[in-house]
Amino acid sequence: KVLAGVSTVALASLVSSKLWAATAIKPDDASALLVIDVQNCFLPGGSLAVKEGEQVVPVINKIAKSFANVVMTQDWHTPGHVSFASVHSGKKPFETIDLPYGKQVLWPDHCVQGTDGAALSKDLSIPQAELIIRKGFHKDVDSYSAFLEADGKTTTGLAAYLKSRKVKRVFVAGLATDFCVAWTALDARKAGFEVYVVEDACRGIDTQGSLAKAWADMAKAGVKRIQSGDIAATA
Ligand code: VGL
Ligand code: ZN
Repeated sequence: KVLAGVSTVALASLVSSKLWAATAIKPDDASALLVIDVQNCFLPGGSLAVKEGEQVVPVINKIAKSFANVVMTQDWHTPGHVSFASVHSGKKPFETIDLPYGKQVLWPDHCVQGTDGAALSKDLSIPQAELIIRKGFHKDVDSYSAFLEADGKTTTGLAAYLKSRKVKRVFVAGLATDFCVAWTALDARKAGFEVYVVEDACRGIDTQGSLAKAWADMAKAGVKRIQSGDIAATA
């Protein structure tokens, strides 16, 4: 009985180690990590601070070591941007309005071009990052997605860039899960990429059910939800 117990444990650990080995994902040259909006405004003390936002930084630094290709994004708004509640009289942050391109959540002023709040976190350590995409710089259109502005048609050029570099798979991490990360992941699917969102390398804003909706939309679109530990430690 004891022997049987021991061998069951041994077998279980053998099976789980094999399973782990089989499911660990190894980023290759056709993979890119997209680091979304890890900027001071979204970190503690920032004007649109995401709860626990700072906790994504060490996780992102760690997984980035497994990627030859890393692209970062920067939310990069004009002063008086249409997404700011402050430019709509009588409106407060987190309320919504209807704009020509659809429903827009209104935010505190954030990530204004050239300000310290718009700077990438100084704690990011990803020297190989090859491209920084700035987005949301058209005053009358927001851009959560790294691929497409909120009008649904103006591109940032990122899909063409990745395709010309022969990237087929993107891994998305950063802030915020339910806005810029999710919209980026959904547009990456639409552009034909295989898409992974690294859940513990992201944090959400979660306003009016946005976090649950984002995960549901991503699941429906075929976005794979993974954890940083699922990524093999070397490139
Ligand atoms: C974001 C709200 C407004 C984001 C950017 O990075 O998720 N959210 N602008
Ligand atoms: Zn923004």
